[in-house]
Amino acid sequence: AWKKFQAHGFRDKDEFERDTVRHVETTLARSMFNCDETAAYAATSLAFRDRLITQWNRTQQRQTFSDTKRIYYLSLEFLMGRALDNAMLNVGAKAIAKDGLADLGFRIEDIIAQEHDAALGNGGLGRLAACFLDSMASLNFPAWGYGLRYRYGIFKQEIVDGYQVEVPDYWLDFNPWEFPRHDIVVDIQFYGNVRKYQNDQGKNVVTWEGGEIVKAVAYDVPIPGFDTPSTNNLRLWSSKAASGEFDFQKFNSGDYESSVADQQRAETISAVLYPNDNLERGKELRLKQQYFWVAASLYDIVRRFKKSKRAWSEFPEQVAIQLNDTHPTLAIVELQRILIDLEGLEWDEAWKIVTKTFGYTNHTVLPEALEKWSVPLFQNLLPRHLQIIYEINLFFLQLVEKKFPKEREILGRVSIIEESQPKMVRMAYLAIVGSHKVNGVAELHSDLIKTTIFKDFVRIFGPDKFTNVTNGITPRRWLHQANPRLSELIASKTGGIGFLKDLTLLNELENFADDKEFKKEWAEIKYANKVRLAKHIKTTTGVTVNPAALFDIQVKRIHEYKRQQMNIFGVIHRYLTIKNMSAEERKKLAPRVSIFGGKAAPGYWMAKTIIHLVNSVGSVVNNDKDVGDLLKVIFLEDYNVSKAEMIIPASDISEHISTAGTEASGTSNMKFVLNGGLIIGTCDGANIEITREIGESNIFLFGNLAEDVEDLRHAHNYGDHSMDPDLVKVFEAIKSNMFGDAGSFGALVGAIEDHGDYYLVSDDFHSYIQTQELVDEAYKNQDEWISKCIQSVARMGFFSSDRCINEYAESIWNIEPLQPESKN
Ligand code: 26W
Repeated sequence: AWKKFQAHGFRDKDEFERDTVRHVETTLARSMFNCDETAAYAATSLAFRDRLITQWNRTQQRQTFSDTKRIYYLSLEFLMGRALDNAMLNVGAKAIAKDGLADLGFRIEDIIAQEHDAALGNGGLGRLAACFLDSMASLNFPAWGYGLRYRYGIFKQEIVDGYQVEVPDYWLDFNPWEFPRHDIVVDIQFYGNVRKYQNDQGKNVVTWEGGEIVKAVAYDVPIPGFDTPSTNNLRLWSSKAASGEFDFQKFNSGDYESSVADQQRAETISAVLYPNDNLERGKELRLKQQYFWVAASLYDIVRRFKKSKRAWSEFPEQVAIQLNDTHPTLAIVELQRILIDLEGLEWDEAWKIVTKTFGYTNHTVLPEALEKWSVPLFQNLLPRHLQIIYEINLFFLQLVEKKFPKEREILGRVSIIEESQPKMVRMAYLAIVGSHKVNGVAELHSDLIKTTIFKDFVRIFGPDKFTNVTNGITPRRWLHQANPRLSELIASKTGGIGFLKDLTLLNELENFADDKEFKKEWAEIKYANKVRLAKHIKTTTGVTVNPAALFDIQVKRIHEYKRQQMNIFGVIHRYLTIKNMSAEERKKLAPRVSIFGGKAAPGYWMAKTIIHLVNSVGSVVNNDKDVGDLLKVIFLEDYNVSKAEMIIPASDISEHISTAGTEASGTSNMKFVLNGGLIIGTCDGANIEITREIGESNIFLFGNLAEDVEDLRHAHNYGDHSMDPDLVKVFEAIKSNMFGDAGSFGALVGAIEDHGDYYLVSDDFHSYIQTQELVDEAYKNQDEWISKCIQSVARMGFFSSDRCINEYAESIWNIEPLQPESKN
């Protein structure tokens, strides 16, 4: 039933072997006799890369000649993970490579595992951008990604004595997936002064002079589509000193050290990804990164447009730019500057073009994550841009005043400039004013931004400017690549691999939710995935876990709003319960393995404390012989994309338990369900739509609703906070030093007991524990459990990022796919 397809890979394994051996011998200058796994990885990648390049060039040519509208996706983060496996699958020659590598004496899994993750992102936002690139290429959209080529991706996490330690992620030693374009270099200006004068024709001119110049060098990464020759481009910018190797003036005057220092300072701009997720710190270097990347990308986009010799008014018919959160908001200001200062357009004419071009996606309502930059910082670094922002704000406030003449207070509320000390530029407001569409990433989230943080703007611009595009994930990586056996089983019942291009075809599986033979195979695959994870746990932590136990997984960035603390408190509660159980009662309990993973921002002390508590509980519970297999607690080090591909398929139940109204969407919830795991979650983000699709009986929902959160918080602050009695017992256990020095966990407990319990852990604890008991009960009936899993997978079609990209294309970008002429 497995329909083999071969879009543009290798004719046969001989061809693959010939190419690979050639790369070992010539490109790598090694002999096959000392070809180790690293070299085999390199050569295999180069062999596939050759195939990609051909298609990539053709795709780019096709896009140039057809002269249709392009979409530019601006994201400060692209969490790509590994490229080789993806290239093999998308090109359609993984089976050939597997056989070929076996001939050469290698196992394909080992070769794939050689690759270092491209980890240019923090979490959900960065991975979403990567899924979107995959979908845009697979759907044949003429799309470009623009980002930064960080020398260091997100740090590697090591756990030492139960604490997180950050290790730099230098990933560029050998990267066959990027192509330096030393001929594509853009000068980027910082600092300096603005001069206004009348030129010879009596026209007012504004120039931005002086300051310093840094060079942006383009690095291109091919993005292959699945089962199509379309191969798009991700362009990443790297910073370089403007004067080349040395500042010769300084060099000649003997100031060698400072000339080297200048060069290093320039290269610092693209050196490192900021590891904060959902926390804004206002660092100048980050603003520099943002402008550097945005200015280089816009220069590139504008240059491409100008080649077409069209009128400026046609710019929005040729170019759509999507802002992935507010990080690239300066692009709005930069385009306005290009049009009025450099191209001589009138303000109004330029502004019309700008607002028609941009769309803005919001990914968070957490106030501490909303970007604000201080006006003095702006004034110094980007003096002309600050002027333009003030002008944008002036025209905007005039419009508001005209619309609401009697409401004086609204002006201060919606002003792009916050009248604080110092004044601040509110980037989200600038993004709204400068875009024609603003979208949230799940229904609840899109409603929330309309009724809370952006409420005034809905009144000003009308409700049509605000829309929802529920997130999605690419089934290629998150099903076919991560879970090949399940993918194959599904293909055998849905008429081939078509479901990977049209995920609604999963519907066919409904017919097999009660099919005995099918369920048996399904269960076997889940078990095998759990065995694989159990092995990983053994080798990385030394703990033996029983693959027959219920695997309960929470992997995501560590954040108080995501409530890993509630999870671990629940685990402690379970431990205390087991300790008090009779032997008879214990026999009835489903053994459980509680698995955590995720990075804490290096400066986020509370998140680090949560990691420490998980590890401390683990070392007590896992060594308690009396408890044995009934409970194990695991913290998996260094959660990243490639680990997710192994962890997610091994889940029985996964946790998506954020305080209602705080998680914009979540996307791992979709990945877990798509891989045949059930979820326990709050009524938050995309959990709500997942429930709508798969049915209430297939999900374990609990906890307070978003609409009640404000009142509950209010009650806490006015002394009405009666702690949940089970949680009190958990805290007593912690305070008795059961898990080591209680002092280390004081802040965690105190945040709930004494400091208002902002994330409502105590309010939700009881229903969380009760719902976990329902999970225990449900898991005992394996037959029914598996039916639930199958039924859920069957109904997950909606959450493909293909659906999501098609929605953006239609409702925001107004762009059509560009079909390749023929498949070869
Ligand atoms: C300025 C610091 C900073 C850094 C990153 C602020 C905010 C962010 C991101 C917007 C945080 C993020 O990744 N948000 C996540 O976006 C996902 C994709 O839409 C959603 O699924 C998650 O719910 C949301 O937390």
